[in-house]
Amino acid sequence: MIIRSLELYHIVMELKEPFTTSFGSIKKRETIIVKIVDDNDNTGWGEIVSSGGPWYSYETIETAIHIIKDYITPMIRGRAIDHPKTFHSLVSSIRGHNMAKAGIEMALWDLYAKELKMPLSAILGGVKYKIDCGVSIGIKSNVNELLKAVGYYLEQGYKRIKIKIKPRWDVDIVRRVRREYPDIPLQVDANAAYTLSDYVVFKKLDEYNLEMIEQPLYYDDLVDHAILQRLIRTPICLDESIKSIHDVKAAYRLGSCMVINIKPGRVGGLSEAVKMHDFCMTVGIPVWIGGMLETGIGRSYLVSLASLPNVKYPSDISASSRYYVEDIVEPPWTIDKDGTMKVPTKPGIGVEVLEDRIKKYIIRNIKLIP
Ligand code: OSB
Ligand code: MG
Repeated sequence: MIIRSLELYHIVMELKEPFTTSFGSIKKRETIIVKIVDDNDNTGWGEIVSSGGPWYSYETIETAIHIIKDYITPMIRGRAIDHPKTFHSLVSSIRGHNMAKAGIEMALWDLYAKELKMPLSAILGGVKYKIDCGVSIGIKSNVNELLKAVGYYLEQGYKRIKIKIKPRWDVDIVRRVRREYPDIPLQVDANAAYTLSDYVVFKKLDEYNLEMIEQPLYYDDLVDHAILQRLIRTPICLDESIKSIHDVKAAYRLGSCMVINIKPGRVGGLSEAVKMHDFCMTVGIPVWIGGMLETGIGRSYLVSLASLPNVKYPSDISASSRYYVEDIVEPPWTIDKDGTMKVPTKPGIGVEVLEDRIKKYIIRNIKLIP
């Protein structure tokens, strides 16, 4: 196929409530929706998960637009792209900027699957018709708010609770949650807020039977995590530190973690995500799929990936209603009482994109091709 039109929609969607991590708080999710129409008149959709500022990673809305406009577009314009992998060979000279690449690559996967009239999950090697859903709960202003949120999401059916932690919002709140809920699958995510000198915090957290501790240390580190993993029995799960299959191999060799959170945006797209998944399956590292508060478009890629066989833990994939008053796809993503979400069976991403609804949230429409 050849790309006939490529457009970016810079949108802003209000979250139902602010989402706070150790690196900051957001109330409005800014994101870029990618729309590609090919020469068969099929439409493919993608989502770029970078945020307004370089907080989770160095990428931002503006860097993504810059890289796509000034580098990716000239490399793919007029080129025959028969498989999303062709895209990677065309843009392989661009280092980093994984979220920008992933957004375009996702739209190409959607188109590829639609051309084959197959659901994306089947093309990626998915084996599940429903996936296990977890929920990620941000830092709250007090512990009662947190307990209320945990109770609410358990009632909705979520299979595991993830709590964001930061220094001084860690051991005490985990103790309180565990006292109320001794047996639930519970894990924490520090978003890189600690150093090895905080060792005693992790030693204490070790007492609460957590499923895992996500990204406790520096966002680009593998060595200190390997040291910490040898000192505690709770599995370490890496998020920020793992940006490619190369990082996965290094983490495996070093023993930096026992679990990996795969986010397609962070790693440059679905091709790399599947490579990482497959390597982890071979060496016995279980994975799960992480989220970036995606709209219904980005969420569809998370769901497809979560249907792969080595996704052994519930993923950070929650219902549309956990994030937004209304989603931009139909049907919106929902979870069943048993805490699972159905994997779509329609061709491509398997949900319909509501363009009229997107228009309500657009702040910029950037036409790059033709
Ligand atoms: O670290 O997993 C993270 C959201 C934004 C940035 C980083 C993270 C998160 C989440 C939310 O935890 C997961 C979700 O989309 O529900
Ligand atoms: Mg994380």
